Amino acid sequence: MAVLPILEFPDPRLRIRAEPVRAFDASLQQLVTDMFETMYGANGVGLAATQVNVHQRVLVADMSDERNQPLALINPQILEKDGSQVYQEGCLSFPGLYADVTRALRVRVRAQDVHGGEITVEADGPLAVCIQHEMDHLEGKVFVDYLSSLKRALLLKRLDKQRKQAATA
Ligand code: GNR
Ligand code: NI
Repeated sequence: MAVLPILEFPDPRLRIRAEPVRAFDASLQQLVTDMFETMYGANGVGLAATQVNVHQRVLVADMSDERNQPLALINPQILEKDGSQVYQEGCLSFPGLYADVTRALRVRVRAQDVHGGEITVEADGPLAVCIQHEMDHLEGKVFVDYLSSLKRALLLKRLDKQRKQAATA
């Protein structure tokens, strides 16, 4: 078990596109265990392998208040999506930064579990947001990519300022 370091923007490794998982072996199980530990340790609701510098198509999530509904998706693919919702998103790779993003309201996702078994997940609301956010990470995409360039510049400037203040505090 290990808490892994989380890459932070603007680390270029956040832009790497993840490769499909082929081996459902002990090292995959270890990765998933470590990702849950890292996500829970950081009080996150989701985590993509990309964020811990592993460029394989693996994501974990837990939207429950009790932190007892772990969901691990390997090689996830969106089969269907519909509707739209605006949700204020954050990201462990952008500590302290939040912005409204518009995404599908509902998604139907086909994925594999840690043992390679096929699973289908239907999600709406916040879980659907989280799954889409994590699947973006696997493509090298991050939530600020959805903002207008003006809004993105403003928020990233604020992030920079927070970091400088934290460094001199
Ligand atoms: O912990 C997280 N919270 C969150 C809040 C709103 C929308 C998406 C998220 S995901 C984020 C964890 C993270 O960065 N996952 O990639
Ligand atoms: Ni994120």
